[in-house]
Amino acid sequence: TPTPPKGFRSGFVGIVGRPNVGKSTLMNVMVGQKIAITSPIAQTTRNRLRGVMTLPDAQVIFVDTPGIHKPHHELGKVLVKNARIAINSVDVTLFVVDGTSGLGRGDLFIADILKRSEVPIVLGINKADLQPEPKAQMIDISYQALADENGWPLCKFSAVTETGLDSLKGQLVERLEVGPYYYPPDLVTDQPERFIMGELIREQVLLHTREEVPHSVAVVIEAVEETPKITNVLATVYVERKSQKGILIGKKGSMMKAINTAAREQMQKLIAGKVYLEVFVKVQERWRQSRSHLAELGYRV
Ligand code: GDP
Ligand code: K
Ligand code: MG
Repeated sequence: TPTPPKGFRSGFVGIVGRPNVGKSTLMNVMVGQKIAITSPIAQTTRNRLRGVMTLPDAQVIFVDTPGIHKPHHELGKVLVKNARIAINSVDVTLFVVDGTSGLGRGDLFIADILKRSEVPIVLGINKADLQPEPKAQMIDISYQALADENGWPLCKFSAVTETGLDSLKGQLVERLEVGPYYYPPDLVTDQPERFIMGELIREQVLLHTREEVPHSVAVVIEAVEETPKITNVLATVYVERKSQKGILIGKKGSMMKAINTAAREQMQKLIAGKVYLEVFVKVQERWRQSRSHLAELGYRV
């Protein structure tokens, strides 16, 4: 990595908040590439994922986290534990809230955890583009009160329309110390391409299925073979029950075909080349309850 210019700042920014406030969407837009999957479903993000944003005068490493909520099973506990670790192992915490509604109990639960941390905090209101008039002002006031009470700076932005992001960047960089390039300037994530490929399949499962199927899915990329013309990807999707396997495959394979086509398109964008994707569906009972199986599937337990 190059020697940074004089006064260059760098460090780690943890993104925390309730599920669905737009943490992953924000990280993607900050680093300029889709490295984290997003969906309207809570618990879309399961791993701590780093996204690197390199500016002329700073390098910010974002740590995306699963939304903080009350855990119901072993996977849930692992997710919340990882979010807590993220809060305490960063230089700045960006606490993201949803601007379409005012401060709620879920936010206060997280605010209580953050108050006890030593790390500087920036409060960010996302989804500015969706704020309902004339309620917007009341909503902002509820967050302003939380910010004032704790001495946190407040920013408002939209990860989708990309408004207000420069000011957010400024607020974050200002709180970082002078430091080195932690990653090469052209790198956007520490995750291997394989991991993102698996996530892109899981994203399509989330978007195509409903109710109990989404949370019961884990994806493993078994093989990636690059040839001059095409990249062949072999994947296994694990579900917990036979019935879920049936749903995922669909009538005459129609559901799997739709998931495959959409995931393949996303992968082609990721690697900027042609992809052939083959996906198998397997039943692995109660994988979310088993710590050893969670570890096998790549979760940090
Ligand atoms: P996370 O659970 O906090 O990581 O949230 P996601 O990034 O997965 O986003 C949840 C949903 O909110 C997705 O459907 C996003 O497209 C949507 N979303 C995120 N940010 C914005 C935003 O600024 N404006 C709008 N309109 N939608 C957003
Ligand atoms: K989500
Ligand atoms: Mg997320």
